[in-house]
Amino acid sequence: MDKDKDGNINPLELRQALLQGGVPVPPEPQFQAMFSATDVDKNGYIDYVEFVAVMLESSSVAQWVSVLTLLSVLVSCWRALL
Ligand SMILES: [Ca+2]
Ligand SMILES: [Ca+2]
Repeated sequence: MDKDKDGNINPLELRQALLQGGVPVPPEPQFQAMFSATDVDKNGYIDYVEFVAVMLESSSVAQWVSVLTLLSVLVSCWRALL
C-alpha cells in the first residue's frame, strides 16, 4: 500500500489500498473527510501513529464501521511492510 515507501500513506495510496482490498471508495467529499479525520496533524499523510490512534478510537463511532474494514486491510499491508 505504501507505494513510495516513505512510511506515510497519502490519499492516492489510501484510495488504491481501498480498491485493492475490495472496499468501495466513498465519494470524494467523504473520502477527503475520512482522510482528514485520520490525518490528525493535518500534514497530508497518515503515518503509523495516526493509523493506530484511529483504530483505537474508531470502535465507538458507527460511521467508522466501513473504515474498520479498511483498517483490517491496512493492518495486513503494514504487517507486510514490517
Ligand atoms: Ca507513501
Ligand atoms: Ca499526519
